[in-house]
Amino acid sequence: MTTIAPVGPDAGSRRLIYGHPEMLTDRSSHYCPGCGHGIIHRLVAELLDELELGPRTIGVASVGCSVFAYDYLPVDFVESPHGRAPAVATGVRRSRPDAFVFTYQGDGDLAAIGTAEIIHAAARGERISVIFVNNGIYGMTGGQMAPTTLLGQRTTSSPTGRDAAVAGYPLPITEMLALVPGVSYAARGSIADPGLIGRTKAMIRRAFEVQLAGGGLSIVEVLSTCPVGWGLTPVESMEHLAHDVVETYPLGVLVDRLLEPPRDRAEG
Ligand SMILES: Cc1ncc(C[n+]2csc(CCOP(=O)(O)OP(=O)(O)O)c2C)c(N)n1
Repeated sequence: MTTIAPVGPDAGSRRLIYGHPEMLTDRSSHYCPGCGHGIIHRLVAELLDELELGPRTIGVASVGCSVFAYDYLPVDFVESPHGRAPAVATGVRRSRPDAFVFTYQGDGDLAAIGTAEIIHAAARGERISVIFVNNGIYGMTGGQMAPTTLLGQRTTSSPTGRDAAVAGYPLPITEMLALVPGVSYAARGSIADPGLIGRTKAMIRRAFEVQLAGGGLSIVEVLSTCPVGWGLTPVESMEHLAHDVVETYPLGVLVDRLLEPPRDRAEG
């Protein structure tokens, strides 16, 4: 991490509170005000620094607003739109066993057009880490309903609010994936406040460490904001995330199989 050391007579007693991660490019953001992708990019960049993974990392970008993740994270990247990131990451993993491989996907990408790819990568226990950004909407294409959209939520394709009788229920895809034995780690965090951002960083760290320890697929769902798609201000969006979205998507670690004792010993 590039740090700016405190200067002046009392420098020794002052604590560094800001450092720019080496693994985050120094450029202005294309994301809308109040969008969570920038915060989540930064968490990934800090962890690539802290775990010294940069030179061996290959990221796989998806479709959606975060398609440009490769502009912010200066590691090797493959662009794999329309939900195919877990399939492409499988090929990268198998051809480069020593690489550190992660995908960065939105909820429209992972839980709609890419449902098959993530489920079968999980079934195979692919040794990849998945950052799954759930903002409950298709951000890039104009705010249409996603599988993760909350009941009653208004979107451009559910203008009177999502109705379960017509459009089904929000998909708890991380809970579903946590049932699959090939998934070594599954957790859900949020960026609603600084404490939760710190907790989410710890989850992503664990997901990365699970891959480094030889585990199967690791996934962190990060609840995030889309003020433009939600029709809210950035502040209102954070409040909605903190108080409403978590009612449907509770936070926490769903499974950490590397910590669990093998089943036969646990039962014996
Ligand atoms: C007609 C059509 N269908 C599907 C797509 C693919 N597509 C591009 S962006 C997008 C939405 C992505 O939403 P999400 O993954 O939630 O990411 P966000 O933009 O919200 O970060 C989709 C489905 C497309 N571009 N056009």
